[in-house]
Amino acid sequence: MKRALRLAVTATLAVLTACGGSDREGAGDAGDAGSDVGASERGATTVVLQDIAFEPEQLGVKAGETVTWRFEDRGIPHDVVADDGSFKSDLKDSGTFQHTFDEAGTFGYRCTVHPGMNGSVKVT
Ligand SMILES: [Cu+2]
Repeated sequence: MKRALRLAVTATLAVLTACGGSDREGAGDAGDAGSDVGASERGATTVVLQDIAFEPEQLGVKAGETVTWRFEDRGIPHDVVADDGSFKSDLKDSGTFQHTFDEAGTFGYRCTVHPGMNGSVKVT
């Protein structure tokens, strides 16, 4: 009888240990989800230049935020030129360009190489 009881206790401990392990995995998943949210928040201020277009064409940011344009059209150089001349990138097909928007308003910009390749940043 004593031996059977000891086996039961051992089995119970094994189950508890397994539960503890799965709890830790759960916490790890939650941490990963948190960093995913952070990545998408950072991505919200990025415009990708690809397929001769700005993606997204219209971007909303808060005053003081920096927008990053990522040049992903390899072999097809673009530039980012503000309609009001407040910012202007070099012509390039890789790398990034950044501009910080300090004042509220809607700022249109374009690629001078490709007619119809336009975008805008709405700063609130
Ligand atoms: Cu272009």
